[in-house]
Amino acid sequence: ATLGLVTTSLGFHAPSQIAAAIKIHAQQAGYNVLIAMVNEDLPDGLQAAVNELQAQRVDGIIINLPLDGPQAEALSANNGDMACLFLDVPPDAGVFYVMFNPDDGTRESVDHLFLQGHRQFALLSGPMASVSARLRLQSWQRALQERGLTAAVIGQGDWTAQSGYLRTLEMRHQCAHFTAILVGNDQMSLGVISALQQQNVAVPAQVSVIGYDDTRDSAFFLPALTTVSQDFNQLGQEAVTRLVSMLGNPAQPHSASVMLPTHLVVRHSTA
Ligand code: IPT
Repeated sequence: ATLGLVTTSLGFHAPSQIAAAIKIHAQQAGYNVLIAMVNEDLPDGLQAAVNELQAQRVDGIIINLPLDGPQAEALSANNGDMACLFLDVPPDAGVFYVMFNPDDGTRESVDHLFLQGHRQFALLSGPMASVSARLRLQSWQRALQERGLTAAVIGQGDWTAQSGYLRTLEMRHQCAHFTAILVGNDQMSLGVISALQQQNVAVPAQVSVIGYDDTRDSAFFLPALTTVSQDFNQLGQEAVTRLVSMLGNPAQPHSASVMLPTHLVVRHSTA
């Protein structure tokens, strides 16, 4: 039996770790996995990828692509004969999903820095085309607001280390006095730390940095990165288990959706 995975670029660390976890857990459940990587610049790229997998007779499809509620709902409706499970949609989407809770880790990050005495925050989000980037940004902003604060400066990257580097230089130019920066993922955090160090800004003595993902390399950044851990292995396992049980029981789909917790891992990039 075969499952399909439609994924965003495997050039990014998180989606590649998620794909690896799906592959391993599917294998254990007796399923092969066919992977289609979507070119997000093509308007019909997603449906084309689904068609490609269907032509190869997959039994169900996992979709790790940032989709808004209506986009995900349309995809499910247009492919009604195929079980679809989404990994990157808003929590109120009317589809079957397994996703990380966008609120708990972001909130813990703000609390951690606030308790360390930080009041001047920079926010560096992922691309606004990504639902999870928007949810993380909103969640940081809500947590700051509840403490009577607003961000001193906000930037937007594209998940890459290079964008983290460049946006940090720009944000420091716009507002040199922030003492902490919340970053939408670890790859951008790598660029953030590199830009700060190049400007002789000590991390964490002058600026604290918190990432998001806790990908495998993050404990070895210099300094070791404080970050929000998303358990990609657990995501892969839950996705496979729930999709497989849905294949055997197509009558009760959406009730099986779940949000997985995230949590802050404190290392040495915050003080
Ligand atoms: C999300 C990662 O947190 C981010 O770093 C980036 O890789 C993005 O994926 C790519 O789409 S994780 C996703 C399951 C929300």
